[in-house]
Amino acid sequence: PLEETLLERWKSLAPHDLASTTDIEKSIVYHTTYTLCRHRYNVDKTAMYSATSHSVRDLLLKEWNTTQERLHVTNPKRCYYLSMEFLLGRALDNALYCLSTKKEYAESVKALGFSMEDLLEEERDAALGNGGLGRLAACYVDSSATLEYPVWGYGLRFKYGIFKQIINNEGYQDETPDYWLSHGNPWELRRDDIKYDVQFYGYVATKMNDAGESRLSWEGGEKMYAVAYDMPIPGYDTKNCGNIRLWESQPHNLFDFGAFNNGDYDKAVNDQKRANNLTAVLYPNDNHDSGKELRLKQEYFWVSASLQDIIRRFKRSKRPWKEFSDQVALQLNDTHPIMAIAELQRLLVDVEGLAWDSAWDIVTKTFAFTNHTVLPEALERWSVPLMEHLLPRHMQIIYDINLFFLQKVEKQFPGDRDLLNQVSIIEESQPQQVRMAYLAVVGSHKVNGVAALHSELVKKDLFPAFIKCFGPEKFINITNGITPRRWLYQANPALRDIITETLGSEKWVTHLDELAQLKKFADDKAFQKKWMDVKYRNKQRLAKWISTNMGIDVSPDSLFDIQVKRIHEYKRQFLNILGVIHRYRELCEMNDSERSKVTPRVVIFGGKAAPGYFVAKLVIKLINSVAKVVNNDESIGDLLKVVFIPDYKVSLAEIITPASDISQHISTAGTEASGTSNMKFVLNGGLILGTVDGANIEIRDEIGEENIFMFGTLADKVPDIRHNQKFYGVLLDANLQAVIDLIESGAFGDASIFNPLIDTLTYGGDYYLISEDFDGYLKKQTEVDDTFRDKTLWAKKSIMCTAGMGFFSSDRAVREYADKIWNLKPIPSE
Ligand code: Z16
Repeated sequence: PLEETLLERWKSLAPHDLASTTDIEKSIVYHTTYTLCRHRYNVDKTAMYSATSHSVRDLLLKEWNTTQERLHVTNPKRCYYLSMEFLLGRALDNALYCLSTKKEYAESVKALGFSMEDLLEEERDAALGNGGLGRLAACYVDSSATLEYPVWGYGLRFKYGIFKQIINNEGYQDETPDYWLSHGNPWELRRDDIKYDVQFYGYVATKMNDAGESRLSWEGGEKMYAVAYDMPIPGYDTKNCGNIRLWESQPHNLFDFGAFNNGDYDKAVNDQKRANNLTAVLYPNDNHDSGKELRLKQEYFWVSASLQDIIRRFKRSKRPWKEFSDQVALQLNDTHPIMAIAELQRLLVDVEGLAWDSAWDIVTKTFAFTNHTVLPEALERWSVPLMEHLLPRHMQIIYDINLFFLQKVEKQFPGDRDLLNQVSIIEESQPQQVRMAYLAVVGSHKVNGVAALHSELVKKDLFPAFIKCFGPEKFINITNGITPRRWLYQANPALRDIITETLGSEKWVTHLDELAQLKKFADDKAFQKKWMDVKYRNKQRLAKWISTNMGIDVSPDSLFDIQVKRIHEYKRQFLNILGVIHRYRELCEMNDSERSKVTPRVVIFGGKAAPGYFVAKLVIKLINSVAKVVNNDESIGDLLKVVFIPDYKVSLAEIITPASDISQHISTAGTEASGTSNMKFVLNGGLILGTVDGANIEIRDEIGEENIFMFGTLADKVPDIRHNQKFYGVLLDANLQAVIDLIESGAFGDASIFNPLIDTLTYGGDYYLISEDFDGYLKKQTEVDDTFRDKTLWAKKSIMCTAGMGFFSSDRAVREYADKIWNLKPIPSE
């Protein structure tokens, strides 16, 4: 540490704010010259984007530093959000709004000969996530920063984010790698001084510690370095700045090179290559466990580095271990980071020398677990042999955790062998499997689901036996939320402005409940007109994007019907496109007078299929085959258009979400844990066509059932229907059969390629209940058409939608986590 007088000197020399647009221009020119080493004769949009971002980053880092200083001084309890994925999207626009300096930067950029709008488009999305789970993590760090909670995200710095989707000439999805760092990344800061060893493989030995006690110790194997990268996360309307710390793998040059490689140079080089590969690519599966060794290595690498970092910080506070959980809360985002439970227990017992029980007490008080799915194929299980090989000491620890837990259960419920089997962390299969979700339940003090219905299903279907052991209080619900900053303020400036004008202030941006005041204006004709004009302009903006990028012309006067999300059987994009085919069939059979009564519709799809998910990829192909026929059928004209927007991502969502009249959230009841795009659409005045599933239910409760179109089998009826299908087979709905017949007639090209898809409706039952729900779906669609023709009624519903969305702010969700799980208080910046 420097002496007091020197500290004063440093303080007096600290960089000052960029107070005027001239200051901003100077800063941009500075970065162009010195950060990028570009001459003024040689500045293009990319360079200008980069220089501007570096200038903005300076402002963020200043807030980052004062935030860290404040936390260092107050040393409060902190929360760490362990998430494999952070689907951040673009940073520049968000940072400019958070620093309330967008106007000044836009002027400065203009004065230097560029347009801010162009520059914003230069930025590559940070797409370190698959879908809902990763985007949720991004919304939660936004809200934590805004609410001034001391929360950090911990994750991995993938060199390749989620793949880029290309729709080829045949209408199939192709994938290309997303090398998002190709032009550098101004939004991260590499910390060469923050670096940890992470170990794999090896064996367990018995060793004497300094006190002469024998301890188990994990020895040998290979080591890698984890190097930290920080991404500052600005809060809105505060000087507080959050952080996401992402780890990158690096070869460990020094580790026992000779001994472990026996002079085998090829192997030595390969080991180094492996280290470079570890954090190279994000696994592209949403709601599906890949089961790959490399994935388990990624998971352990990330939680090991994060825990070392967190423990180092805790040790600086010089507090006793028993106070660990007063200083640290760790939130496990899904099953991916659950090895952290065994790792913390190992560090406390093997390395720090705590007794097993004291260590376990700390562990269970520190961790909490969020479950995001009830789909069995998404819940991670790792085979015992793989775990013994890769993490031998952890496997022993998990066996011990299980043993002690089962002993407790046996004591509580003597002789209940069934119960013991039901709650055992080890599944007695061939080979044995570690049920990671069970380890999380045993090792956490709270388990939460992400929407009311989902949290009930977590208790009833996933962990029923655990309720018996722990009581129901351990299992709670915290309904998901989205950040109103990105999803309304930024994405929909026109709507933002009339809301602010109508409510008389911008308070709603951080107090979303304020939107309820819009209800007063729902019947106001003048307001309705303004409101729907905004919707129209947002539809024009999307229509322009579609025309420019895809060469398809769609009319903003049509009803825009949108379904954008990962392509998955349970989300039933198949149901949607079958409904489109039904609509097309009906149109084909109508005469002119009948057609004149039809509500023109544009059906928009978007979303990625996991590269190995054959049926999902076939759905994309079917959508594109149908689009080709329908869009080129001149007799149909504007009455029906079908668009599959390629490469759906956060930055595209910001254009798409404000432009819906209707969006579809039509998962089989009980399968979509929450959904979050449903919230984004409704917040932007779009109505929903949805099933009684996930957060749709609570959206209905908040906005009123007259403002949402709901249909379909209820969750509690699904199991019986599936069961009956197994016995009696599936008798397809008549309209559905006609649609299938049309596909099979070759109306959309070679029908045989679609056989595997059509088979999912009949062979072994219609698992996702598409036939069962088809009639209800079509009837609701007719109701949507009829309602849309009543412009006044529609405008009122649209206003009521936005007005009712206060509850779904991620600010509310994060506050609930802080109060009910983390026991965390905000640390005000001023
Ligand atoms: C994911 O995106 C979700 C769950 C999961 O287990 C794994 C991944 Cl990668 C999604 C849910 O499907 C969705 O319903 C939910 O809204 C979202 O997580 C956030 O909770």
